[in-house]
This record gives sequence, structure tokens and C-alpha cells, in this order.
Amino acid sequence: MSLVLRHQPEYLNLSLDEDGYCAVDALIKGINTQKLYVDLAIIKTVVEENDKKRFSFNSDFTKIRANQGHSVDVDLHLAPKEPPAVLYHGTVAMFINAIKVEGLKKGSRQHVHLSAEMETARIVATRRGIPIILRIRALEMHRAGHSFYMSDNGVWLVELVPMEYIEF
Ligand code: HQG
Repeated sequence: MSLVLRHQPEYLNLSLDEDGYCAVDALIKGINTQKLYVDLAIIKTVVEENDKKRFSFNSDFTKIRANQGHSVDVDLHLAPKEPPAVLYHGTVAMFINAIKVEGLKKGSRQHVHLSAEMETARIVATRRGIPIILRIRALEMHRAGHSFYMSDNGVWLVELVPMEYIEF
């Protein structure tokens, strides 16, 4: 579901609307073409129990979308929000030299992902290797004019983090 709802809907012959939603019945049909049996009850269980609350339904459960992490161009209509003084980003050693020059860039995703909890950043970084946790002076960055958003599952999102707000 992360693959098709964030990155490659065409993998299951699906399309996302401009808000990032996909028809639930089309998603079920698409998954079932992969010899994996799912029905609405199973999709509801995934939405409710997924460890990071990655997905949401619309109000009548006919549409579903990922809450964050997209590389396809969607508009989640997130409202700008004032961040806490410090947010965290987890990364690994191989990226540090580039980050020291360019700051944090969003790469293929729509945003740079930050978290309020250091532990979350540690878990994110551990996907790639030995974690390095960066402290971001988020409130100072916000006061300088950078917009911050929070996804429905509590991930802080920004366009970029300039070098001067990062503590290594
Ligand atoms: C790094 C998962 C070189 C950045 C996670 C990261 C998260 C740079 C990688 C969510 C750089 C991008 C996002 C620069 C940043 N030069 N490397 N200038 N700036 N980087 O996967 O934050 O489980 O796109 O440090 O848990 O790792 O899928 O971002 O290592 O919440 O729901 O480039 O994805 O969520 O990697 O992870 P990603 P991320 P899910």
C-alpha cells in the first residue's frame, strides 16, 4: 500500500486524485490481482493498526490515501503549523558531508521528514545503518519564514532545512 499510495499507483493500474486519494474498491481489486486476498475489513484493519498510522480513509470509507511520504505530486492540504523549538532528523554517515554543504533536501519525496521525538529519528535512520541524529532549530527556522506542516500521523514536514539550522 505504501508503494502504490505514495510512489507508484500505476504498479496496480491505479490513479490518485490531486488530494492523493485512491478509490478503495480499485485498491482492493488491484491488490487481489497480486494473489493477495484483501477486502474492506482487512484494509480497515491496516488503517487502524498500522504502526505509524500511514493511511487514512475519507469520511465514507470510499477513498484512501497515505498521510505522508509521497514522491508523486499530491496536495494533502496541510495547514502550516508552528513547530517546537527543536525537531530531529535521523540520517547516516554517508550523507553527512553533503548535508553539511546543502542542508537537508527532500530528495524524491515531497518533503523533508522531521520528528518531535529523538527516538523516532533514531528508528528512521536505523533503516539505513548506524543512526546519526541531527537537531534542527525548528522554531528559529520558522521565525525566519520557513513553513512547517504536520501530517495526520504526526510527522513534521518542510521543503528543506538550510545548513544554518542544523546541529550535528
Ligand atoms: C538524506 C519512512 C544527501 C536523509 C521513515 C535521508 C520516515 C541527504 C535520505 C520517512 C540530504 C532521504 C522519510 C543531502 C537529506 N544530501 N542526503 N543534502 N538531505 N539526505 O527515505 O527521512 O516508514 O526520503 O537524511 O520512517 O529517511 O516509509 O527520507 O537519509 O518517516 O512511513 O537522504 O520514510 O517512513 O531518505 O524517511 P528518505 P527519511 P515510512
